Amino acid sequence: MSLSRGARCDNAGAALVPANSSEMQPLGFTIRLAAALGLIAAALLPVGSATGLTTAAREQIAFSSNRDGDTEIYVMDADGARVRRLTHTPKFDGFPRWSPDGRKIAFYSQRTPGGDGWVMNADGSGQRNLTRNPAHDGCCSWSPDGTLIAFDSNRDGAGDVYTMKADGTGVRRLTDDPATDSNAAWSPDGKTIAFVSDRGGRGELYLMNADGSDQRRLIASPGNDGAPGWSPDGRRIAFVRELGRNADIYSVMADGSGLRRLTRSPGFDADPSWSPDGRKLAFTSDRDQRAGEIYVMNANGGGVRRLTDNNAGDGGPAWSPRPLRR
Ligand SMILES: [Ca+2]
Ligand SMILES: [Ca+2]
Ligand SMILES: [Ca+2]
Ligand SMILES: [Ca+2]
Repeated sequence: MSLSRGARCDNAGAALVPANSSEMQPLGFTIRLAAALGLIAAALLPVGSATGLTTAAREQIAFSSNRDGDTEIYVMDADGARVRRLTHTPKFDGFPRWSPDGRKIAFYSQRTPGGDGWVMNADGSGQRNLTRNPAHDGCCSWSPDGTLIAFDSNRDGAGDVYTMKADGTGVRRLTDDPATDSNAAWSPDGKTIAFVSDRGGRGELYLMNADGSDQRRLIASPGNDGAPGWSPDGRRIAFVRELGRNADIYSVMADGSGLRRLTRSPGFDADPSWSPDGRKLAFTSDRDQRAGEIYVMNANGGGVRRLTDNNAGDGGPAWSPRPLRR
């Protein structure tokens, strides 16, 4: 659970990344629930009733879980019902990210050497490798118009933030710094990209214009910060702050003011993802002495409710941008 120097917090699914994954070493990981590796068989899941209501559009939460042995991407209703599995590979699949129209999910997979960013339809069909590079390529954040995807890669040495077209072509490098730059998160107005860099000696949140210009630190950290996520109105950024053996979710205004601590459990609380109305956050925690469960809380930290309930590691929730039929 300790931080290696230059490590960073990672986005959704970090709780489930194998601790010894050499393929992840170049960029280093921090937010990790060690107990997520328990790999105890899955318990019963809420499956949802077959009452004919399944055609109603509902908000969805994509997440990753090792409940079936290997880590795969799943989707469930935002209340935890109707869990369905989307990937079926013997390698790690995680960090799901909905396209702005909700029709596709970009994700990270280690099914190829070094790991790549992939995309699939929201029903799991049409899985396609976007980055196709032997280096580590971490995935992803969509531009709000859905035409571009930001990702991080160590293809040029140090970890840097890049963008590509949504079909994987047209790669552009946005950061060029010997430090590790990762965890890109596109602002809702498309103008700004938040990211994590250890260029100041520890993992901290930075902002830059979407073309890579004007890179500046958003907020100083006493520990290591990571996993930034913009509220849908673009006013706040939720993130994870790791201090010693504890990690909690915070939010801060996009100008760096108004820091709020949202979780206070002694365990790891990570992977914040805003609901489309900005009133709630889904997150991962080991607070109940489990390998990792997915929870929802109000945007002020109150009203915590657990969505998953099993002995497997569940993490990395990503709330759909709108209600979806499936
Ligand atoms: Ca897998
Ligand atoms: Ca790769
Ligand atoms: Ca905590
Ligand atoms: Ca679990």
